[in-house]
Amino acid sequence: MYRVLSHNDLDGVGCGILAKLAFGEQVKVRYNSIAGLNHEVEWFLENGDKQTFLFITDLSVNEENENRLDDFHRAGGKVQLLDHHKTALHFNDYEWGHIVVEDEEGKLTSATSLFYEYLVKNEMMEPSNAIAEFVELVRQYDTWEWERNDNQAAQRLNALFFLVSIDEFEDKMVERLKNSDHFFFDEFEEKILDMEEDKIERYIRRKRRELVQAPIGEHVAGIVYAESYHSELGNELGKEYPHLDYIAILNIGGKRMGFRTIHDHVDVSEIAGQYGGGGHAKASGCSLNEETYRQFVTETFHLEPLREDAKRNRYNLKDTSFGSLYENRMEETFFLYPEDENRWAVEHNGVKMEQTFTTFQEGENYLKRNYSAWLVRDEVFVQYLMDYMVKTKRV
Ligand SMILES: [Mn+2]
Repeated sequence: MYRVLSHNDLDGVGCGILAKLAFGEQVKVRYNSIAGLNHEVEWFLENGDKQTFLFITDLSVNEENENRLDDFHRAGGKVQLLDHHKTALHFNDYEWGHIVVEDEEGKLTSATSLFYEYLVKNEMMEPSNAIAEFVELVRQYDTWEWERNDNQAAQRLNALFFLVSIDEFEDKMVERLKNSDHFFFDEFEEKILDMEEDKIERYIRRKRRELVQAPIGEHVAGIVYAESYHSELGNELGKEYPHLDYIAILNIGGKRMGFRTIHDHVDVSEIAGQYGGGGHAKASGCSLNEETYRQFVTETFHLEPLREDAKRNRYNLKDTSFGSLYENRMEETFFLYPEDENRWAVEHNGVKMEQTFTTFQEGENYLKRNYSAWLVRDEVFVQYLMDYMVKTKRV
């Protein structure tokens, strides 16, 4: 017999699907939250059949279970832990641990891709095109590579995963991968996925108007409350507001929070780690406890949402030689303009600031991070220019 304890996200369930394809009736699969895994492992070690081969995929155990599993392995028990999270790298010290974050070609791995490789290499499974295609979609989704490759199928696979129950998803995929030459979505799935896409778009538009920004430690974070679509939301908000180091997404009901970043200079697994959580450089999470609640909820509750930049302007545009006008809630104005070829300057309420910037983006980031400024509408811009002319007696 085999037992698989895996994560309850797409990548974790991808491992369960592979296990069912490989072992059929011979495997029992359980999906866990990060917090639930240790409990399951304890149960298995205390009550489980000692002949069962235990796989732990896409998750890692705590120190106590790490030692117990090692004892189990030394006593002849069969256990294999496969993970791709940086925070689990120390499990490579064990014979039964296999942690790879990036393969030899520099490609980011996922638990599903590692498990597939493992099963094929150990001749527990026959490779096939359909399975390999499915595994690659899961990998691209989990590592967020789909976004750079614009791989819509990967994103839609994850959306489908959330639209149906885990059991239904498992059954459908096992059947499909067993019987098809290639991976595909059926007509009904395509239809509900289209509807889902529209719904996510509306959800994100609404959430964009609720985002607040706050300095947290050495970073400036965007903070938003949301129960669903964390990845899509974190990604869209991150791109919309590149001056924010990361987006913190709070799920109060679930007492959880997620961190997402689009930047390479921030590692959100480190940030989650400070609060007892973990994850990847670009996506991580932790529990909401007293400390995180105070910092992200209590201390930011009074803040007004970020104002969006004017989008339909013809004159007040970004990164132009004419300069761009910003304002904030204190009614301060900021005029960002190129002083010469590689220097951008700012007039703050009509007075030139000492600080200069090497690029437009650097200047805008500064204004948004320190003054919560937004690009004003054309009408405000035109009025500003007219006042300027009067003041300098040019008219
Ligand atoms: Mn994963």
